[in-house]
Order: sequence, then structure tokens, then C-alpha cells
Amino acid sequence: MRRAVCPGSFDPLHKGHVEVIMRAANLFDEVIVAVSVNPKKTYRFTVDERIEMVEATVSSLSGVSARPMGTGLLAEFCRSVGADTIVKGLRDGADLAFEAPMATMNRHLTGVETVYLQADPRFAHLSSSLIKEVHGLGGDVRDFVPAAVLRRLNAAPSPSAV
Ligand code: COD
Repeated sequence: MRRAVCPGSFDPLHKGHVEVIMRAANLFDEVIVAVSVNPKKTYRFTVDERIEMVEATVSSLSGVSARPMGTGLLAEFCRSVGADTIVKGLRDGADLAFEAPMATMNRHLTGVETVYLQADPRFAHLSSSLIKEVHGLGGDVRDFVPAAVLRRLNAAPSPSAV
């Protein structure tokens, strides 16, 4: 049984994330989408809302579930759930430069390996911040977010719109 963790803030989930999660689900028996809770970060959505959006989106994918990562180390989270691999999406060289030291540190900490999946060109320009900014300014983001996320974005008053 190969179990992998797809970690992230997912604030909110977008189609670049979903595409990586789907490809991870094809490679591993089980995929846990770990939703981060960093006390130093300000999120637009609560951890429960972010998990609910992930669950609503991945419900049809076999072997995929979502959980809060907690406030500790990702490497320890992976150990606690019995996952030996972290799967991350890479958009460009900047992502690789950012991710590489964390991959080395995570392997040092617990032996967990990191596997990178090249972002799908259709979604490689996406980030959660860009989605929030464009939506907050009245732009149409429906091509880039799952239905559950669009509903939440439309329901929640945008801080930039008030
Ligand atoms: N296409 C494909 N992949 C994408 C795209 C896209 N358009 N956008 C983002 N991704 C990938 C990212 O590269 C990342 O792998 C994942 O999707 C999640 O992205 P985000 O933006 O939701 O998540 P981040 O970058 O805020 O999450 C960072 C983590 C929570 C993974 C990181 O901070 C972490 O590991 N924290 C735990 C604390 C810890 O262990 N720290 C020590 C590290 S050594």
C-alpha cells in the first residue's frame, strides 16, 4: 500500500491543485490532501471551509481524502499517517527553488521523499492569491476553480470588495 500526502494551504483550492491531486491518485493507492494550518498566516477561508471545498471536489476520486495538517512539521504529519511520499506540483523554476530545500529537509527529518509533478500548462499560471484577487475585483474565475470553490467565493464577501 503506497500512501502519499498532497500538502498545501488550498486557500482556496484551484484546478492546478486538483489536476495534481488527480495525477497523484493515479500513482498511489491512497492520497491524503493535507490542509495546512499555519498560525503566522492569514487565510481567507477557515481550515474547515478549505477541507470542505477539497472534500466536495475529490469525493468521486477513489482513495483520496482530506485532513487538517495541524500546526507541526509536514514530515511528522506524513509519518503519523503512514505516508512515505509527499507530492507537490511545480509551476516553474521559482517553485523548484522554493521547494528543493524543504524536500531535502523533510527527507532528513523522517526519510519522507518528495515527488514533483509538472503543472499542467492549462493551469500553470494559477495561484490561490491570483484567484482571490481576480474574483475580488469582479473577474470571472469559473474556468479555474471547482464548483464548490466558486460557490464559496461567491458567498463570502471579499475583503478587497468592501
Ligand atoms: N499547478 C500545479 N501545482 C500547483 C499550482 C498550479 N497552478 N499552484 C500551486 N501548486 C502546488 C504548489 O506548488 C504546492 O505544492 C501545492 O500546490 C499547494 O499550493 P498552496 O499554495 O496551496 O500551498 P502552500 O505553498 O501555501 O503550502 C505550503 C506547505 C503547507 C506545503 C508548506 O508550508 C509546509 O510544508 N508547511 C508545513 C510546515 C513544515 O513542515 N515546515 C518545514 C518545511 S521543511
